Amino acid sequence: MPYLHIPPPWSLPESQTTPEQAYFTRRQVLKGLLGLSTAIVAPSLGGCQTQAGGGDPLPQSLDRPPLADYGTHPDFAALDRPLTDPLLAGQYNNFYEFGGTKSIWRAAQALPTEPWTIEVGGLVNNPQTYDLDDLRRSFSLEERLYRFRCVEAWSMALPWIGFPMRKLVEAADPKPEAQFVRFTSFYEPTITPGPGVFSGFYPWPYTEALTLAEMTNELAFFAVGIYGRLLPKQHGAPLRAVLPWKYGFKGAKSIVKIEFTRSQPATFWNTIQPKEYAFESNVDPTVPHPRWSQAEERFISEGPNLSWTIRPTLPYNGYGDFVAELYRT
Ligand SMILES: Nc1nc2c(c(=O)[nH]1)N[C@H]1C(S)=C(S)[C@@H](COP(=O)(O)O)O[C@H]1N2
Ligand SMILES: [Mo]
Repeated sequence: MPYLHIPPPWSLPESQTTPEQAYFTRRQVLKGLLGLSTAIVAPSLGGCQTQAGGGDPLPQSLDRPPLADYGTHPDFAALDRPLTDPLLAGQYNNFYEFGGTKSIWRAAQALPTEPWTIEVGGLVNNPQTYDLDDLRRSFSLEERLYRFRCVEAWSMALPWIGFPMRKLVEAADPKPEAQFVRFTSFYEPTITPGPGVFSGFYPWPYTEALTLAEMTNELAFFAVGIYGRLLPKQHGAPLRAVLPWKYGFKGAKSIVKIEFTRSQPATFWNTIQPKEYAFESNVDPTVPHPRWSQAEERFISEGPNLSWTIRPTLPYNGYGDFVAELYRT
């Protein structure tokens, strides 16, 4: 497969990697410096602050080491819409461990990503604990442009870099009884002071789950990068799930544990409010959220200011050819 280059040096020292990726043109960085981030985040920053050492903190938070030696998967090299500006994608996030607002990008910088280990276990023949180097050695990287749809009805188009979940399933070799997989996100109350830490209302840590059939579908992806670089913390560094036919909350960020199970695991949002956050949660224009319609989406693409265009929601977010078969009864 020509789009896969081996080995995948996705954490090479900067001196050895490719030049600036096309996504981070000087123009975009300047756009950030010249007002995008101050215009949008100024209220929560209490003014136009810069960090010691200079530079605007938002572009700095996105300035992760560039990845090299990956190709773009030919089936996912183009979309029916433009990519979202990285400075918008990197400042309009959901990451409840760091708070309930959309501008948690700054708080998320407290996430400690090194060292990091990911435990793969449960009903598998090859339980394994990967650190980031092990992951790099085990899985070749590829880029995929995917539509992204939040259950809140906003959407983006994002260029992820990572590897198909199926590869990790093959390495883990699930036992015949394994029917589901559960992902657990990093959680450490002193570092992730999200809502309800002390009330006990939220069932932390954040967990999400899939059927094994969903996980081995071609689309199911683990991302380690975005826009040509390692994942910024606000996007769920260093490893997050990307499931483009499902609502965004199914894609757990900052994964520390992957467990294969016999029965359907309890998950974070489904435990809090099962009527609003169904286990399956495939993007579907005909099934409204109890509090809003899902018939249309607010597509966020161009900056510098946060704005959107209204588009019809596509069944399975446009990925029916890949996944509809999974749900035929
Ligand atoms: N651990 C964790 N993962 C998470 C979330 C979260 O709050 N915590 N939010 C989810 C939701 S609702 C969405 S829409 C996406 C947002 O991903 P992004 O911020 O990279 O766009 O992450 C998902 N994964
Ligand atoms: Mo979401």
